[in-house]
Amino acid sequence: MIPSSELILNPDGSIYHLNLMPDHLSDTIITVGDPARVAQVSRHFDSVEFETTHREFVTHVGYFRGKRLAVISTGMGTDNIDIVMNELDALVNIDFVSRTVRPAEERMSLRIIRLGTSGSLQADVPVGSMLATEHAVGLDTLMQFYPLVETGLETEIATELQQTLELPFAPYVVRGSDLLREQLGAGMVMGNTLTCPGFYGPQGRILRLDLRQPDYISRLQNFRHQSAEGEFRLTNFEMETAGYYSLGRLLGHEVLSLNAIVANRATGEFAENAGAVVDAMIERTLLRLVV
Ligand code: R1P
Ligand code: URA
Repeated sequence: MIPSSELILNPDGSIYHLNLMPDHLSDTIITVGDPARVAQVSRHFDSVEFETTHREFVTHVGYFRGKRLAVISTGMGTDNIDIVMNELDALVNIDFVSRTVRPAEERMSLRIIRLGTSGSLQADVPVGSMLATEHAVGLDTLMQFYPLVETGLETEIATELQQTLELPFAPYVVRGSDLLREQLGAGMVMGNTLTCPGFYGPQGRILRLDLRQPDYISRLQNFRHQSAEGEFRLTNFEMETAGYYSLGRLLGHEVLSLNAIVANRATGEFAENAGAVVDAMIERTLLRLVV
């Protein structure tokens, strides 16, 4: 039995941060960072049957062309993704009455699709493009606390990147769901996303503070790993994807991160209409979910 200090339920029986009950969820969940983006997604729904808000976690549950979908905002950073992934998993795979984990044969695998904004690292991934993440690379510390198992290739990339960046710890590298990427990311740029524990220094942005490594961005842009699977390079920066991909692997959920490229760090551009790029990605994803 999981104690009430670990599996925390609100007085109405909903889970602590997300404020959701098990029957609120659908098997397919769209997640976004910005709470305002939830309505940008749900305005396309035929109907919204449930809404709740708690802190940065806004949820709308409804139907798009007859398909039940939940859209949830996460706020920024992998610390929030730790909360979102653990609580979504608890909603489907833990019995809240007996406070026990459901037997393996009753456990559910969710489909979780992140629709986020991102900055490109490479000149040939322009502002306005949509990128589907193949590998996520975490520069944050979330996986210092979980027993993530990486493949040989993932470990090689992590080790080389640690050397390239002269980091005191190894980044973690996780390949996401090939199935979801092929289904929902067709025609998009396929990329490898660097998940950073910050928007400024960790993404090499200089306003008033210098970086420890003045050539940090060019080290990332020029990083290459050759393997039988081809050449690996880093394509874009954001702040959540590696948390999703690693916790998705650990908990048994299918996860995909789709990124609207709103900044390009090689050319110095920012999208003139970032909202339109995000809208196009939302519409394309919703339509692909119902074919
Ligand atoms: C930074 O501006 C935020 O934008 C990106 C980053 O991952 C970070 O959360 O994603 P969202 O637009 O989904 O929030
Ligand atoms: N989100 C990020 O984290 N970085 C960018 O450059 C743009 C959006």
